[in-house]
Amino acid sequence: MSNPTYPAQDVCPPEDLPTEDLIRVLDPEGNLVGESLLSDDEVLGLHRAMVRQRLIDDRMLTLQRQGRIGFYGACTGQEAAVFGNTAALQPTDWIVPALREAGALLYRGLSLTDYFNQLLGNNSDVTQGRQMPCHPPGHDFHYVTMSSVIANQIPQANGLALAGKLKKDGRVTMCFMGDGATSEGDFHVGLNVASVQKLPVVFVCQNNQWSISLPVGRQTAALSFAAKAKGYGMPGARVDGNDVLAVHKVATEAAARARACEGPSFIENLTYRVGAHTTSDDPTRYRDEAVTERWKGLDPLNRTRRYLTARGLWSDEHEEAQRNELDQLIRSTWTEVESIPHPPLRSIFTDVFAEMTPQLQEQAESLERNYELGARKGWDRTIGHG
Ligand SMILES: Cc1ncc(C[n+]2csc(CCOP(=O)(O)OP(=O)(O)O)c2C)c(N)n1
Ligand SMILES: [Mg+2]
Repeated sequence: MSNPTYPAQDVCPPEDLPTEDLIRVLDPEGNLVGESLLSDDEVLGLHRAMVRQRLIDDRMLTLQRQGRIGFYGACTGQEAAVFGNTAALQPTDWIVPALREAGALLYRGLSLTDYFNQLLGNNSDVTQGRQMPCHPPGHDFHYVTMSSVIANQIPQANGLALAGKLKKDGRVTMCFMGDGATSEGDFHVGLNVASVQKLPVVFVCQNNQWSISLPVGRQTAALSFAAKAKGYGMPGARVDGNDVLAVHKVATEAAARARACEGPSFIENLTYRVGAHTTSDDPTRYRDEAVTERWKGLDPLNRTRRYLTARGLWSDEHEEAQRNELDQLIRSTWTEVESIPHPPLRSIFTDVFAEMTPQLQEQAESLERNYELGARKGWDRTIGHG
């Protein structure tokens, strides 16, 4: 009995991974090899969303290195897997993001201003700086605030999907997770419950082949995450996660299945984390960046661009003009929000009860004393996160 497993080197250059069961609509050169469900205008819109996300991520990484934001986690190289899935949903379907899907919220209409306010935790941020940067809330957009706790998205998504099923509201819940989430108990319990109860949920695993420094070959011995779906009695699909047309198509079919009360589906988007885990990480300490370079050759933005160019819809001039326009927008929005002050320190205590308790009063005074002392001594008061 043969049972193929990940090769010994733990992560592979793209050409070493099997592609027989990999669903593609575009090949890596951007040629159409399958059926697309998207109009030209829709692909142009997705390309724009992906480019904007790339530019935001690049800019935020620079600002973090300059000490102007405390923390950032980028989705670089995974844009097709974020936007292709989001575009397959109705605006009132729920999204439960994992770590790299904040772009889904921007796609649904969160303004750049509000996104940046949250990154800065300033006075205009609805969470008043009490949530980690990169974790914007999005209730109005049917987007659940990102939780950094791995795999807890799965039971949360099941809860939303069960509520939708009981209310017969026709909504689908899309639940994102990383490859790392598949080793958690919540994954096994959650997929089982969703399938047994026929919940209207679409599970999307962003297999970027790394969980911080743990390569996928040490996460699982199985070559395919999608194959796991069979054991839970739901359809599984292994999709080229750098092909936005394929990501969109498979997610559209899974969402239709959920909406028709036929139960959950599991989708693996095969992609690669070409950057660091977050700004707190340095991947050169644990991985061979020559492999990363090979994956960069499969950049999802380039694939869409080649497809659009071959259809006569795009050119280098279009690309440059769009990048300049978006870059200007990002920079000017940032300039507007960067000078907004932070919430008063005391608000951490005054926001808890209608009236401050004596204990909170004491803690507030102690913090303020120490904060002023630290400021006089020039202590670094920025906070870093994993
Ligand atoms: C339950 C739990 N364990 C450990 C961590 C620490 N942690 C944060 S991100 C991460 C890796 C996540 O990898 P993956 O799920 O593949 O997502 P990716 O970062 O690759 O998008 C870990 C282990 C956590 N946040 N929650
Ligand atoms: Mg991962």
